[in-house]
Amino acid sequence: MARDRTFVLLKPDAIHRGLVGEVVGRFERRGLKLVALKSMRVSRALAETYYAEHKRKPFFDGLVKYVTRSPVVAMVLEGEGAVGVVRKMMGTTNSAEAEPGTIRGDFGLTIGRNLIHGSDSPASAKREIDLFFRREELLEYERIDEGWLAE
Ligand code: 3AN
Repeated sequence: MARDRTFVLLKPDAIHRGLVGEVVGRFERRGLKLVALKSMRVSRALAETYYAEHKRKPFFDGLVKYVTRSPVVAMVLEGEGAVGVVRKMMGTTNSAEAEPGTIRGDFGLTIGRNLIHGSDSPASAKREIDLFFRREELLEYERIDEGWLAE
């Protein structure tokens, strides 16, 4: 099995709207392995590092307030092409334009409350996993269906 990994953050609106099980269930049913999962609060310092590339954007302050105001759920998913598969399942950044069948397209309405983040490349996945998780929080185990998910 490929060991491609991606980082996913369910933002406060997903938690408050009771969508955690629905979204995690989609990833599980797709065949992605949950390597790590935790609920937590994002500190202002962590949010600023995590969103550093958006520092100069007009929506930066709002974005930091949004992810720090209430608990989030962070996870690491593993499977062949995990980064791209999760991005497709999330739908485009602006929920209003996201395709039905995607997470944002089924549950979101706006760009400012778009429920979920997923890494946009293997390099960002590594950076984000290292930011949110300690090495010992990433668990090694075999899913019972692994032999049936890939040739
Ligand atoms: P994605 O999460 O789809 O990779 P990015 O990396 O372009 O999107 O943006 C990171 C986050 O910044 C988005 N998830 C969204 O919450 C927020 N964001 C991006 N563009 C806007 C915008 N124009 N207005 C408000 N928030 C935005």
